[in-house]
Amino acid sequence: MNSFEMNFDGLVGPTHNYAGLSSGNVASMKNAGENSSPKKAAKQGLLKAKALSDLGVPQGILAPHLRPDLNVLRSIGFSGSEEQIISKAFKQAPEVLAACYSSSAMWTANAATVSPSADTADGKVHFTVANLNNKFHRSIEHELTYKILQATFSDQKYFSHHKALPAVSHFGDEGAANHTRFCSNYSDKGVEFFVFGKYGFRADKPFPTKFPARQTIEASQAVARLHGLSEDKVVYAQQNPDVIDAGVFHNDVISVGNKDVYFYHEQALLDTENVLSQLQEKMGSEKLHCIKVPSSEVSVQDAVESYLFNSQLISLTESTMAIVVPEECRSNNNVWNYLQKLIKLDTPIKEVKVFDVKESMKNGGGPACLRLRVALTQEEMSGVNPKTILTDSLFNELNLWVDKHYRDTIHPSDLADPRLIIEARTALDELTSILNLGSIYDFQH
Ligand code: SUG
Repeated sequence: MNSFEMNFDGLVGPTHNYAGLSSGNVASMKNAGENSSPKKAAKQGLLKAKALSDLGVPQGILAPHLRPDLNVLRSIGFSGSEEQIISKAFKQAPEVLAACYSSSAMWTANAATVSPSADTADGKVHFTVANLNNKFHRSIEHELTYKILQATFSDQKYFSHHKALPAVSHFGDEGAANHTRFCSNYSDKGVEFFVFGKYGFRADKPFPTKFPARQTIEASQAVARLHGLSEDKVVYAQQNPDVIDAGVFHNDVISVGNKDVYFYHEQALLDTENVLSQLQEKMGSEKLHCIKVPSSEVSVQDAVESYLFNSQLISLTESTMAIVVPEECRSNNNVWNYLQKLIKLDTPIKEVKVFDVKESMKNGGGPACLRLRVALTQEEMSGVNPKTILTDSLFNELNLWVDKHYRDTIHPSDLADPRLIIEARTALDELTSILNLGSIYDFQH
């Protein structure tokens, strides 16, 4: 069976703003209160997706959420007309209103964990939508994300969708940002690698003390069970609590994998040697190329500032890959020097491709955060909603749609403006026709 990897990028929503909502995420805290540009953000994301699709990585698009989330505001006691709800929330609880306005669903690496059909007991592609319960503004994403995933991966013959895990910190789940799959070919049964930040039920185990660990081992194990993965093809590893405390809030900020390559910072994990030998053992006769980036060349701080590891490793040919990095890697000397050296080493990574995704980076979301990877067979691809697949014509249509509906700038004070939700609703209503999603938004019922 011929399988390949697709990337589904989150389309940045019309209310993208900087509200400093994610403690432990250095960029989000640092840029709180700045002006954002939803229009630029959406276009930067689309350009990256289009460039990857032109490089031969098929690309899909996942729709944004409507914000602010009025249902959440109503559930916490704001009442009256839409305008009154927004105005009261802005006066009485501006931080809560900002959280309800976040476009954070754009980081689709946190939308779900995905297991391809080659790995699962029933031979379907499994999705477990992430509960994201560590941050309030992200915990309100999973219900609509579930509907969007169902409307995108719509054929039940091929796809199985699981609801979010219990919404408590014991089962904190951040989706594919803490999950990688190794294989030599996408059609092979892969080794699924789950990285967690803490044990939800074991206070005697190590955990970070300054910033939160968002993912628990119990959540990762639950996902593996739901997806019907074989134990001999799963490895769990704990993230080094010290790097979480240094701003590595997801594992994809400190390591990334593709096919038979694992590119990681030497301080990323606890008990690294043991983890790597488990991975190699479960890979069987296929060799895993482990590329360790030493702290002496790239510090954890360099990694957090540049997002070197929030890169996408994409297969260019059977045996070569490119590393897709954000512009910030070019402005960090240590990182840029390292990358120049990397492509000359004896590893499959042979090219560096640089993208400007600054609007997302300022909230702590690099190229890899913006995409959800889904390995599919040709047959399964026929079950994906065809309107969500990025073609030249969809790219042009979405750019025109952004030009028509998105603001150039949003300042935190603009969140009081009742016209913003009207603009967002109009845009998303039109988008559901463009992407043929059906009535996924509440306002469409
Ligand atoms: O969850 N930032 C996101 C960034 C997610 C990045 N995703 C991955 N690493 N896969 C987060 O911390 C900031 C929003 C704000 O501050 O306005 C935010 O939610």
